[in-house]
Amino acid sequence: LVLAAGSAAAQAPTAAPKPGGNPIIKTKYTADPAAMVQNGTVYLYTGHDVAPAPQERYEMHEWLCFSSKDMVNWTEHPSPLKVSDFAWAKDDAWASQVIARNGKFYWYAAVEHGTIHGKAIGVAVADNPTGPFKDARGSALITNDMTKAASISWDDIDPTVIIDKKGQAYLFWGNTACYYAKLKPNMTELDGPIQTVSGLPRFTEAPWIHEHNGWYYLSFATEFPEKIAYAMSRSIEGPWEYRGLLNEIAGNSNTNHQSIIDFKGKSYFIYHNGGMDVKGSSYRRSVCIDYLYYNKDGTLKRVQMTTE
Ligand code: FUB
Repeated sequence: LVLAAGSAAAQAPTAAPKPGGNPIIKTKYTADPAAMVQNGTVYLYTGHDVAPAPQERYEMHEWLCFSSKDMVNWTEHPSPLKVSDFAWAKDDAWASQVIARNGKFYWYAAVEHGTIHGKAIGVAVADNPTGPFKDARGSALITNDMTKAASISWDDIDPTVIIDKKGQAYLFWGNTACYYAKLKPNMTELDGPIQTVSGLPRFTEAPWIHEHNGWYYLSFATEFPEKIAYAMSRSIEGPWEYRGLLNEIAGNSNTNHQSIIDFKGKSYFIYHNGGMDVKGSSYRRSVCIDYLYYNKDGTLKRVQMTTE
């Protein structure tokens, strides 16, 4: 791995980029990866664990952004979004995802709400993948009083977003229950009711939705400590068929959180573990990347997690 902090990455793209050594970011703790491919560049958005060792609770105030043209050399950009950019939010820059639409970039992010008890999901918008991003609504998109199905206050976390071939956008999210709802074309308002996804056994959190060769994949963290499992469907609205595990518990972290992309002819499984240096843990996590392989029938092979 070469991390070119603060400078432009000037690496020639290769036909089949290999992941760099894991963890891919060694200068700070990163968690909850969400990657977006845009014009030959991968933008990797992560949470930023800053809990000092031996603190055993999350401390996360901002999100980070890295970019690469080859999955090996990563350029760090200034933090494009912080909890403080959402005036209604209190703290906890938890998992997020960015998606492009009509020349703008929409960032869905989970935080602790300042006045409504529990976690909430906000959306920020920018003209550029590296920001700066601004709150697109001035209020949360999803709050705990909208999803009363779960008896916990942290079920409105871990947003993942997709736009289908007809231009319909969907937001999925959840902890304990997995929810989804349509988004209006403006990407900042729900378009219809919040629904609950069924067919995801032992769903814990961290849904990630992606499409590959006509199949939709809904991967998610299962059990605790977490492994990543997945389900497949021909339709974003289901029914989803559970297809098993993708990986095992990723070293020294109770949580896992994955992002799956295709880039320059290869597929990648991006996740976090607690494996960096002696202080790495569930609260000081690090993003890693390994190849992902599809079987001919569209199912996924188990990921071989690498440590370097
Ligand atoms: O980073 C805080 C939380 O830990 C995320 O929202 C979950 O997915 C887990 O990774």
